[in-house]
Amino acid sequence: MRRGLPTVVIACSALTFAAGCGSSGSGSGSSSTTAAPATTTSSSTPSSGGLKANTTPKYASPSPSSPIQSGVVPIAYRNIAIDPDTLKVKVGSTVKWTNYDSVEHNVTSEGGVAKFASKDFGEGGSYEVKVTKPGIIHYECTIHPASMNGTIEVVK
Ligand SMILES: [Cu+2]
Repeated sequence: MRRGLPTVVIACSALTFAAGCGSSGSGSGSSSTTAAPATTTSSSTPSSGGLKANTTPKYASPSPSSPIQSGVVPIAYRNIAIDPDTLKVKVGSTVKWTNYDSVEHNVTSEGGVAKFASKDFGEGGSYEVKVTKPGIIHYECTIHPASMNGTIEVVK
């Protein structure tokens, strides 16, 4: 009788990793992502005068030579980053963000000629905005603003 027990225990602990074996699961979907390699943003004493810690969005500008895109212009959310994080698009274009990460992101404007805010969306989710006014749009993922902020320059 007893002999079977250890085997079961082992199988169980192996399963726990993936499926939470018998641990009265019914979890409320709070997926604790253990993987995240925690890019240790060691704020190592910025002794250079007045520089703030690296936690605020930077909003890079599109380079003057970057092409002006139109139609549906894709942006990838991947590895807690935005690719590309700067864009030049023509008025009337649709910018489409797609999330390729296993964590949720959002698209939230932070000033400029357009105002929008998506819900948090998970892997495979996407969000679209049609830009109708020329000018600069800054946006970020409010969950990861330090590494996920971008700029769209809308041109006529
Ligand atoms: Cu995010």
